[in-house]
Amino acid sequence: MRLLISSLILLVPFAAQAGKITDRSCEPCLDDNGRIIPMWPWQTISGEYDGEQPEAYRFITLAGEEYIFSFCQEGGTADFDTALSIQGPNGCGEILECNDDTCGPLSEIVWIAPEHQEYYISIDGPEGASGSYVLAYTGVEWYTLAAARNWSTVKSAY
Ligand SMILES: [Ca+2]
Repeated sequence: MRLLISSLILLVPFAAQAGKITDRSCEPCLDDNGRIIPMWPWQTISGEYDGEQPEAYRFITLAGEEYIFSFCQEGGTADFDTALSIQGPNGCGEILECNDDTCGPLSEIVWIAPEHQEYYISIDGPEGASGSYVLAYTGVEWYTLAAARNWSTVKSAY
């Protein structure tokens, strides 16, 4: 028992240092703010980060296609120190990509989707950060996961 307690005392500082982005696990899961549909051209979505749970949006991908989420270009911006991460394939899934500071303290992710799947883009910040944001995003459009799993259906749409 004494050994267990000692181990916990040693682990706690490491967990605290890891920060919100890397130590997120299945508890708590993401706040789901609904689905966005990346497409060419760029679009934006505005919101508020309250400094609590990450603000997350679902998006459907095509395997092998590029998706960009940015606070650095095409109208994307924020008035706090942001972080971005892609998590999936559900709101409690593993973190697949993350970015902290691409342009000053603001973030951008350029990511190739590994699968036809629904993922989450989540907006976060360091301890004490909160504020408003405009997330810019672009990528190859697809609407339904069921259709995206069928490549011939996807090709026929273009
Ligand atoms: Ca940052």
